[in-house]
Amino acid sequence: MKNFLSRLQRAFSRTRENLSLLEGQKFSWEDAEEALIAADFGISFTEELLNYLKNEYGENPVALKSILKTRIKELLSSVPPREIPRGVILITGVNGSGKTTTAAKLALFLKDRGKVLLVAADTFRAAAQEQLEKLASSVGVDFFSGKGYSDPAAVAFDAARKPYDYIIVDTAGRLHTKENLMKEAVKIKNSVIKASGNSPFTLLVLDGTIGQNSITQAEEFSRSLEIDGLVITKLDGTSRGGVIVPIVRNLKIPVLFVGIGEGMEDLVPFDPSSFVEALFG
Ligand SMILES: Nc1nc2c(ncn2[C@@H]2O[C@H](COP(=O)(O)OP(=O)(O)OP(=O)(O)O)[C@@H](O)[C@H]2O)c(=O)[nH]1
Ligand SMILES: [Mg+2]
Repeated sequence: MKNFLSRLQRAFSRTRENLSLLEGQKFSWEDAEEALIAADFGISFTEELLNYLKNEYGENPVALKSILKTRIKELLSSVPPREIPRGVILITGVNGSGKTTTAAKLALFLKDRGKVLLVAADTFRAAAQEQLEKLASSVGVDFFSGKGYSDPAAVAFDAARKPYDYIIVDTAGRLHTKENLMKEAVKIKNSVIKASGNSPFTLLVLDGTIGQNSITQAEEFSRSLEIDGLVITKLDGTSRGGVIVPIVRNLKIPVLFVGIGEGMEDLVPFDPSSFVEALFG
C-alpha cells in the first residue's frame, strides 16, 4: 500500500500543487472552485461539494483542505468495495480503455486464490486474441481462444462451463457504435447466465485520462448492464484524478482497482484514504 501511495503521489503531483492553495487561511471560494475543476472534479460536482461545505462549515472555514479531504473520503467510502467472487468475470469498456491489459493484470492478482482462465471473446480482431494469449503466458495462467468462433457470446458460453475458479472474459472494444458494444456485452452476459446459471461479475474499465467523458461512459454502460465494480486505468499518466469522486458519487458503484502502469503488477486495489492523501497531500 505504501508503494501504491507513493506512485499515486508522483502521478498527482500537479493536481496536489493546485490544491495546496486551499491550505492557507487566505483563499476565496472562487480559488477553491478553480482548483477543484482543474483537478477534474467536474463543474457540477464541484458546485455541489462547495455548497455542502458552505452549509456545514459557514462562509469562512478555517481548514478547508482538511474538511474537503474528510468529505471526499466519506463519499468514496459510502460505496463499499466488493470481493471478486468466484465464477465468470466480464471485462467491459470502450476501445483502448485498458480492458485486455486489465484482464491479464487481474489474472495475476487472482492467481494465488484459485485456478484462473483468461478468455479472449473478441472474435472481431485476431490481434486482440494474440495480445491476450501473450499476456496469459506472461502471467502464467491458462488461455481460452475465441479463434474459430464467430460470436463472442458463444466463446463466453463455452468458457463459462470450464472447471476454473475464475474465468476472466475479455471483450471487444472496437465495434461500430457504442450501442452495438453494449448490446454485445448484454448478449455475452446472458450467455454466461445460460451456461453457468449465474450472472457474471461485471467490471467496467474506464480510462482515467479522458476526464469528464468517463462519467458519461459509466452512465451509459450502467444503463444497459449491471456494473459490479469499476477499474480506473492510466492513473500514472496525465490523469488529474479527481473524476473518480463524481463517478462513485453519481453511480454508487465502487472503484475496485486502479491501473498505475503498463506492467502486469500495476493493478492495485483501490483504497480511498491513500487516494485522497495522494490527491491533496
Ligand atoms: N500507463 C498506463 N497504460 C495503460 C494502463 N492500462 C492500460 N494501458 C495501456 O493502454 C493501451 C490500451 O490497453 P488495452 O488493454 O489494449 O485496451 P483495450 O481496452 O483492451 O483496447 P481494445 O481491445 O482495442 O478495445 C495499452 O498500450 C496499455 O498498455 C495503465 O494503468 N497505465
Ligand atoms: Mg482489448
